[in-house]
Amino acid sequence: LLEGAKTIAGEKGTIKPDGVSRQLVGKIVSRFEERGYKLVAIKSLTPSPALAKEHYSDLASRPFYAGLVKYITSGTPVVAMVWEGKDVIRQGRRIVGATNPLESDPGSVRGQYAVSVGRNLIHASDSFDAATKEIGLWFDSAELAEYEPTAWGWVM
Ligand code: RTP
Repeated sequence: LLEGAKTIAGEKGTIKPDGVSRQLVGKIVSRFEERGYKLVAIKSLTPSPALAKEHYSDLASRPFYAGLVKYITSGTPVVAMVWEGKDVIRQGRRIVGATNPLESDPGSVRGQYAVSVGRNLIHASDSFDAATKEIGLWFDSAELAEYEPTAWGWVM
């Protein structure tokens, strides 16, 4: 999946508990599908505290870290996904929008549906290295599908 040009990398996205609770999973998944990206893996789970802490380990010193870990492990599931295609990491961040919904483009997921930074619906890995780390953290390699989408030409 992650071999080859970095522009054809995998993107790890996670719909957070607020996205599941607000029944926005389909709408969020559609943003990526309709853009042309390939769904490589998807699963619903409640992450363990260990997984959540490792996922957000770079934020460990921030004041909101404990609350963030508590929230995403609260019991309402998250939906973890891997998407693949040209520029998927940078485009994924644009689809998701700026972290603070006050600054999110109105056409983005956060800009359309979120108002609070602590309930901003979705996480998207922000670099090739982060995506590689996160895909390894959240998925076994056997969970990553290999197939050719019917309409795949324009995202290669
Ligand atoms: P994410 O990792 O969720 O995609 O978000 P991000 O890169 O856009 O933002 P980051 O700085 O990595 O922060 C991770 C998540 O922490 C929550 N947060 N809360 N001031 C606050 O209360 C605050 N700041 C950040 C957000 O949910 C953010 O997405």
